[in-house]
Amino acid sequence: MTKNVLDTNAEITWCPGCGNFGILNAFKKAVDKLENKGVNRDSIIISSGIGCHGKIFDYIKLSGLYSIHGRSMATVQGIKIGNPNLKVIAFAGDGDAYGEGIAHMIFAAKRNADITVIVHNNGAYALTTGQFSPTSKKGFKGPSRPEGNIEDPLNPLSLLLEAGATFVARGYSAKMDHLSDLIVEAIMHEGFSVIDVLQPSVVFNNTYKLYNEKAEIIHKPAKNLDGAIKLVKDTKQRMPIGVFYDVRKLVFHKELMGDWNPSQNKMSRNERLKKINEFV
Ligand SMILES: Cc1ncc(C[n+]2csc(CCOP(=O)(O)OP(=O)(O)O)c2C)c(N)n1
Ligand code: SF4
Repeated sequence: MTKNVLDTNAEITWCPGCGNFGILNAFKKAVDKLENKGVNRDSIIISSGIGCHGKIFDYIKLSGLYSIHGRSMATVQGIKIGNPNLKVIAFAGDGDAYGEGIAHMIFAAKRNADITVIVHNNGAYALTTGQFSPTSKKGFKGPSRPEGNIEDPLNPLSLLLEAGATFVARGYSAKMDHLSDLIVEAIMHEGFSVIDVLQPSVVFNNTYKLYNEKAEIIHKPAKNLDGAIKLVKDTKQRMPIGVFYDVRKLVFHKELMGDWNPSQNKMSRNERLKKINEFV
């Protein structure tokens, strides 16, 4: 593989063939494309949760904060409010984003926080050896359900659409160029953007055959919310990938602070005291 400026010295410990490689490479390509669009690499900030997916943080030479399980989307919301000029991206696992961190996802979507969440959806808690996750299919066998998962899987994109997400997409780690375009679109979108990435875990949930057969690129987002919800649920015969929903709405930090940037427009001590005196 040719050396990329975003490579780090960390040893990559993912299993050979893991879908996480596709996401890593798609993301690096996306950063190149963003730079061509005038987005400075130094203004792209990343965070991740804990899990196999979380290791991606160590493999990309960008600034950020390695967060904790289920909290990367909360972490990047804080960073965005601190400096709205930054593009902030949270990497998360399906256990991370749709289990432990589901409340952060719902409320980030509800308030249209201007963040991008990339979910490595392998339908299992992989790092902890394959327990069933919120997106595991019924019957999925692992250490927490040796007889098979007895619950139906969650459709996370339908939930996030209902919650208020303004950009919703699904990608597939084995369709790397398509995924890298989705990542660019999601990051350029002003508002809450989520990409649910189908990511086979060759050890705990090897879905390559299934997704190679079923993945079908859709070329246009739905015209309205009902259409988008229909599209994300249309998974029986095929697995649509692409952008399902893309609408504009005022973002949280602008609603909260207008054009004020706390990291650049700091008040002096005297100005702060004056403001406090105005209130008391
Ligand atoms: C607060 C907290 N709860 C639980 C754990 C244990 N834990 C670490 S990784 C993990 C599962 C990760 O699964 P997922 O988010 O789907 O990521 P994957 O490993 O599949 O990429 C869990 C439960 C933890 N580290 N912190
Ligand atoms: S256990 Fe699964 S998700 Fe984790 S690195 Fe290996 S193949 Fe990838």
